[in-house]
Amino acid sequence: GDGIKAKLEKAIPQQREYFLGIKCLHGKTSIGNIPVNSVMGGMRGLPLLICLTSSLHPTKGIFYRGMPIKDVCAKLPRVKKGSSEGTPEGAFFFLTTGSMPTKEEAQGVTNEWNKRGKVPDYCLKMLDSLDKKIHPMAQLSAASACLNLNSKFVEAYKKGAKRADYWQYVYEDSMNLCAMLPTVAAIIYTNVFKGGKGCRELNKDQDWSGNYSTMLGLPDEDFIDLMRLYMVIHADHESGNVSAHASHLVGSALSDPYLCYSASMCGLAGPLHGLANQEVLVWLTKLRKAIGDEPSDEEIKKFIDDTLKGGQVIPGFGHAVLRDTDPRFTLQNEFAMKHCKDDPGVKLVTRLWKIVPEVLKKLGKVANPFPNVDAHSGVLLQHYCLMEMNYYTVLFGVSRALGVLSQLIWSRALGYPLERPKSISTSDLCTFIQKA
Ligand code: AMX
Repeated sequence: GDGIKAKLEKAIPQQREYFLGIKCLHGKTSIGNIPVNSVMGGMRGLPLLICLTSSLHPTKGIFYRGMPIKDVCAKLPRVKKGSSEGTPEGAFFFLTTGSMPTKEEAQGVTNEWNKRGKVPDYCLKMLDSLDKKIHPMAQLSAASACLNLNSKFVEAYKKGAKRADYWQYVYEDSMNLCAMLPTVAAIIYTNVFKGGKGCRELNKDQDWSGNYSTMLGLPDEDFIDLMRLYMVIHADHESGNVSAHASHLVGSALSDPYLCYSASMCGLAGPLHGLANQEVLVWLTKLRKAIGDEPSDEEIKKFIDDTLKGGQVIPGFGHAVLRDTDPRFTLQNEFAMKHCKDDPGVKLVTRLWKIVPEVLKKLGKVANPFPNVDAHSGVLLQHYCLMEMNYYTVLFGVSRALGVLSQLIWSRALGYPLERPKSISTSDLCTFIQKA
């Protein structure tokens, strides 16, 4: 784990110098004019944030540290004997430091997280006292916020830590939070769906995904591999998406990482963000109920048409930035073809990949008719008997910790200031328009 810290200690001074240089030399250079559409349209398209960890390309999909996600998956070290996927621990190392970890370095993060992963009693009590009707995402957000009782950043800030050192405490908190998340998330699952029964102890011989899966009551080796893949590909998606941006904004007020992650999860819980995978499964279930597991192409096309005629979108297709099949969809499909190609849900999703775009293209207005990441995850989870759709966004959230926390370490390392966009009144807006 402290492999990460050693690398950061070297990289941060260089990056600081680089950023300072840009500010001094080019601070007054403009990168674009601001269209009214962007101001009134959710700030879409405005290059207002800097993200070191990942970037999104319209046709090539997500890049971690400049490397396409497919290559990241191929290159991450396989730590556990017999596993076919790289570990999310390795992905966290890569996102945070920018160097692909060796097997030993990735294992180092696993060991560190196993050492730091004990959830304090007060948090366990809090989780056990929550009403089972409270949404799992609300529980995750609450648990994370309460964990800030143990924040190293808060402690150091109170003692008057130097600004230049903030990142070190954010790093400690981030490592501790990542370490505790599988236990917290599994307890939410077993409390809500399994009457509170289940293992709550980390096994030092397991990796992060192995421990999480085992605590969910799903210790199947293939499922653990699926979790490794899932946790790697959902981790980061630039810094403007709602979960990453929420964390960034809250962090800019120097709130500690536990509070930042808590805010991030409130955003991920929304139906336009992390909840979409659940909606895909609802739609697929309706489709299978209406026309069966092995419908003809014509029957599928008619079902899609009926959905559209009903004024609904086809969930799992389209994207605000991507303009081709999401590589994260493809990676999941490759996994499915290797492990469960005869699963009826998998077969259906694979066929829809070809059929839905044909129909959506004909509408003539859909910017991207191809499947996104959410079109696939649900059927894979169901194949391995993780049936509770209400819980799916928590899996996404556990993975997203890796991205938002690696971003947060860098935000404090580079001393990003308080985020405070200027808002204008409607009359100011009119004045701008008249002057233009
Ligand atoms: N089915 C039917 N119509 C669609 C569509 C789909 N999957 N995707 C886009 N369209 C329609 C839009 O509704 C819009 O129609 P309108 O002009 O009549 O309102 C038109 O095509 C143009 O939209 P767009 O520019 O292609 O998309 P966008 O950037 O405005 O929205 C998104 C992107 C993802 C919200 C949209 O494609 C969608 O609703 N998809 C289905 C839901 C989904 O899969 N969401 C998950 C996204 C991934 C994620 O963030 N987790």
